[in-house]
Amino acid sequence: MKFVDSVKIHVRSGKGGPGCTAFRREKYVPLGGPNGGDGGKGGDVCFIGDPDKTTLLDLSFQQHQHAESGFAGGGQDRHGRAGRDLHIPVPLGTVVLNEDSREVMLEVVAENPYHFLNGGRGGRGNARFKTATNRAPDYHQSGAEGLELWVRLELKLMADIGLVGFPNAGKSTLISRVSHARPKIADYPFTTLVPNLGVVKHPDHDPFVIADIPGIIKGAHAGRGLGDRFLRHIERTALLVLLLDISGFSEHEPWEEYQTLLHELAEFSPQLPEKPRRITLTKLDAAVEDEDLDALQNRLEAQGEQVFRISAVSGRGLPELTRELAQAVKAEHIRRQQEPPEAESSTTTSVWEDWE
Ligand SMILES: Nc1nc2c(ncn2[C@@H]2O[C@H](COP(=O)(O)OP(=O)(O)OP(=O)(O)O)[C@@H](O)[C@H]2O)c(=O)[nH]1
Ligand SMILES: [Mg+2]
Repeated sequence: MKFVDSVKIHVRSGKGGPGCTAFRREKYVPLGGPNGGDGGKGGDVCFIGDPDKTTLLDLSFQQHQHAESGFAGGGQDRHGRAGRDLHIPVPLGTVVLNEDSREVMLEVVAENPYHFLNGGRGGRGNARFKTATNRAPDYHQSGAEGLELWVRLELKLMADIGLVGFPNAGKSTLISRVSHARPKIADYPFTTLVPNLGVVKHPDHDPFVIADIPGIIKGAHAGRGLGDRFLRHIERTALLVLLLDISGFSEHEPWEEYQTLLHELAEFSPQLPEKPRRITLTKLDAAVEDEDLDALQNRLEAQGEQVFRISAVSGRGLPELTRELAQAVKAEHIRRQQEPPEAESSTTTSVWEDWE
């Protein structure tokens, strides 16, 4: 399925139905009085987190998302039916931004409806305007207009761990070894063009989700390679894993890759280098001299890094790595729960207050 992680759509809540002007007409009852009913309220617009969705593709074909208008009131005090609410299913992790101001209006992170726009209020029928001094009002209100605006939906995948590395570092190979994800693997750069998610399950620990994203190269923040836009998908993760190819066949020295990756992460967002991370030296089966490896590991550890050595091909080091990642994800979740609730996932459910 095509992966679409950004779409622009027009949303509009329903207009309120107009009220009605009518009078009671019955045999032998002169001057029966007003009995025009109220119009129905327009439908609201809600977003709903849908765990089965992984792309915004379908919304790119349905750019206009409009809720139903309320129905008109009728005679004999009949009120109009309210317009049906519009529910827009989106993948978990969808962020709704105002297209003009780029302000974040809503983040859909759970499987429930998020109220977004109120429908217009229905107009009052003439029965409502009857007073002691005006017993036969011959007017009614029209319904209030719905609210409308252009919004941009951006998907930030929900994963616990983000894999970051140069093209060909072996990110897809790693995720295919530890989860059921089956991304394409090949010995040329930019094999992975869109993110893949894999769930890592093990009887000894809670399952967690790893995101494999396209490779990052020097200058990605300025658009080189596939650019850095996929980094947004690892912004929510608890932990990053930086993969360094130590096979000696890579174009760059692992130390150089390490520094470039950190630089590109910081260029994208100052928060990314602050996230907890682990360094994974990979392709151990094809590794250079042991002394070189030890020297590299010492240098990384001197920077405060925690270093692991693996071979995704032979499987060496994978059980240790997954155990470590499971524990680190758990620790990070606990830490986040203890933090005072703030911006991370603002579950603002209503954007506009009732306007009356
Ligand atoms: N010897 C050896 N080769 C590996 C290992 N892991 C991956 N490779 C090889 O490295 C090449 C690239 O692997 P991928 O998993 O596609 O790399 P990637 O990081 O996903 O690359 P992009 O998607 O292009 O960013 C493939 O030919 C893999 O077979 C490993 O542990 N040992
Ligand atoms: Mg790949």
